[in-house]
Amino acid sequence: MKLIKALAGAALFACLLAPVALAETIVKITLIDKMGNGDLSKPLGLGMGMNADMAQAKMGIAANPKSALPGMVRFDVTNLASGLVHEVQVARINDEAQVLPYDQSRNKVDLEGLQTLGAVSEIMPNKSASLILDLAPGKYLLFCNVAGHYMAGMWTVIDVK
Ligand SMILES: [Cu+2]
Repeated sequence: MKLIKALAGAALFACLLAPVALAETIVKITLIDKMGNGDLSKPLGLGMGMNADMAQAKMGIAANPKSALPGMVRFDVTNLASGLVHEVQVARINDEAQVLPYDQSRNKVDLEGLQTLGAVSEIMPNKSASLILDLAPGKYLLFCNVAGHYMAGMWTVIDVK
């Protein structure tokens, strides 16, 4: 009898989990820049973990919602920039205080030092693209790695929990 109860409990537990596992969380990502002809040739120091005043950022990534359930997460990315091509890289991070490895000569995040999971590359202005990833609980950084953009503030963090 105890065994049957245990099995029934396990089955019920599986039923409760299944819809969550199958559900696809949709996160809307918008890419914004008001950079105009601003100078991106030198790192602007607005990267993650740099204690920068992000209100100064002229480029950014907005995520809505900023959290998702573990499992399939669909990122619907729209580039709202007036003239610039952007991309979105997704990387697993330990915490938001982390300063990313940076290649100063290329003015880009050094991807070799990161656990990247996927990307939406080269989205033209006013275009959209999607990326679906199977995400485990944790923190994920979304950022644009076009030269200069990450340091101009083009990143955000989402929580999967
Ligand atoms: Cu960009």
